[in-house]
Amino acid sequence: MRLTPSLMAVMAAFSALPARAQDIVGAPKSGLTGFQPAATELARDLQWLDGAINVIIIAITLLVTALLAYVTVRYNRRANPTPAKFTHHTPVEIVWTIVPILILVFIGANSLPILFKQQEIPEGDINIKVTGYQWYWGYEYTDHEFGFDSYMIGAPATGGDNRLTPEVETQLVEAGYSRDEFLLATDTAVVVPVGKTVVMTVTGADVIHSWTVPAFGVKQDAVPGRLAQLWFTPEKEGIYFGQCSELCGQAHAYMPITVKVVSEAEYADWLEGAIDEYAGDPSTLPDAVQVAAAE
Ligand SMILES: [Cu+2]
Repeated sequence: MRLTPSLMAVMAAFSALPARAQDIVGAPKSGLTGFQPAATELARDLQWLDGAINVIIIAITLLVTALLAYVTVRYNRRANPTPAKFTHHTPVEIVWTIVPILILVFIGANSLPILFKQQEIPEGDINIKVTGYQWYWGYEYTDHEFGFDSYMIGAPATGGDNRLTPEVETQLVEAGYSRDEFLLATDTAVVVPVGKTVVMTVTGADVIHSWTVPAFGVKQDAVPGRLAQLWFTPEKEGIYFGQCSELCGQAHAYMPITVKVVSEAEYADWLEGAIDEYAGDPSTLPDAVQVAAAE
């Protein structure tokens, strides 16, 4: 084990607070298909759109299959020895032009507002800058001038070698997880309050990564030299997992994302501890004074 004392202190500080009490809400479940439960309006919209378009796709596929089957049976050489010689049928041509246009207008009218809602970034209650590194994520709480890195439990930085060993399982349990959360759980987590709008500014430090949390319906490439943004307003407390979603190198699979959505009071507590931990004396930071005063 190569855990440095400071790393252990960080892990202790973060695992002690909300981990044990919280449910794991946003995680893949084995044997299931489909989406994780939507925890934001954005995710609900996306899942609705996916369902609606699937209905259209299934209907078109069934219709085309049925038509092909019908002509195969009805108009084969045996059933229909003398084929008709006409080449145009105006009403049919009008229908097969108009109906697809209507379908596309319906899809556009429903998908563009959903796309714009994701891409028009609102004013954030919480602003976080996230940087993708080979192979971990760094977070800066820019309202409060502190930041920390977030490594997968079991990654080399936490003393592992990206494999599920008994030691790694112990680390997972100590942090409030189980072996099921291996490859998803991180040593430190993004902590945000429930019901508040979080704006994340996303960039990459070395190659392109992608910050993704399926239950929030967010996925944003982290491109070196560029700043992109995403936003979400989590509606339910709990632990949510995501993974880097842009192939970024050898340890791409070992840089997951853990977000803990907590109550406002828990967030204020956490913020005070985090400022203390990562940015020195909280009383020297004006934002921290406001948080303390607001309690
Ligand atoms: Cu990556």
